[in-house]
Amino acid sequence: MAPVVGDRSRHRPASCDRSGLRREHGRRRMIDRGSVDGLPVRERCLVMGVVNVTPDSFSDGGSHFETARAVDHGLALAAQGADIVDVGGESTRPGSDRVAASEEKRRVLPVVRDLVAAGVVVSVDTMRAQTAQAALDAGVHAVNDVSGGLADPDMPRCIAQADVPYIAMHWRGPSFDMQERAVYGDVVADVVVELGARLEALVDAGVDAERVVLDPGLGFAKQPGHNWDLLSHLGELRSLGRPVLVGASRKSFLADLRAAAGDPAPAPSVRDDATAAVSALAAAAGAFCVRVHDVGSSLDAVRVAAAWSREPRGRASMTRQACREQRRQHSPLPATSQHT
Ligand code: PMM
Repeated sequence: MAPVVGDRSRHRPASCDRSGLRREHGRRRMIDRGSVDGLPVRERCLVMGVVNVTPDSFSDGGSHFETARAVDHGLALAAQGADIVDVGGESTRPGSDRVAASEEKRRVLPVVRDLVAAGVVVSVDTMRAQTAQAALDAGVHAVNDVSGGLADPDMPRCIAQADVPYIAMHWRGPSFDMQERAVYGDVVADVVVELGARLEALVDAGVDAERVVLDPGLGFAKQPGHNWDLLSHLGELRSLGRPVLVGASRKSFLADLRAAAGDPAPAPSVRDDATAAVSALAAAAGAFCVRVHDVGSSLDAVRVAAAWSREPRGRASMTRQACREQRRQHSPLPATSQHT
């Protein structure tokens, strides 16, 4: 089992610029991405691998719909280094209809049971309190709710009682017509306000704020430009004081980049390079976790981001005085001529 955070002391929002990177002495410096009691602790952004136990997911075309294949896929993601494996039984692709709670549970429960038994850290991706509760009874470690508690009024109480990590995503309504709600004044400000209101409502219902991860909900009631604005202003989401999860993986706004360049738009399964690029940039901007289909490429990406910004590092850790002294010692000029 991966180590988890035991310290429940309050997080302070990082003093970030709008992009999410901290500035010190005019230079961009390392990041406070936060931590969540009950989730793995790493010196980098976490990577959550996706298992969709659905026949119609946009990202994998239903290839993990059978229980055994879904379990194998979850184990493979864990073996590739996923810190968390997220198991969902309801497609949220734009235009999709809800599935019945009984069917959702039928899909996810055997899968989460087997993954938990194998020692994998598992979250359940559901908007329903009854599915979340059944998955928690089966041993899952966290609940990922794309509605942030809006779809089911029982969800906040369920999370408060279970006292588990909870990912609250920005959501404006069910998938079948959500794109009609992609209307914003300033998308970053509006999402911060709406997510802040969700956080407040969750805390009012008894949820421990230290257990909450916030997610801007890329692609959910968002046009491509909204997604890019949110990604390039992750620091503003961090201003709510909670860690941030980014779910860009294989989404169509990534494919739009190629189409805009005049190339054929890639199918979802060929969007992992672009996804990994987002993972690196999101990690460098302070994301706590990226939710992805291809774990290997995003794990490499967040490791690159961690190495890139790690401190202290050779010269970067030297004081200005020490730098001057070192230059003086290695200068070929005699000491007296240095200022002339
Ligand atoms: N996106 C999907 C499903 N669940 N959960 C979170 N927290 N954030 C997301 O962006 C998100 C999600 C979309 O479908 P997929 O499972 O095929 O990626």
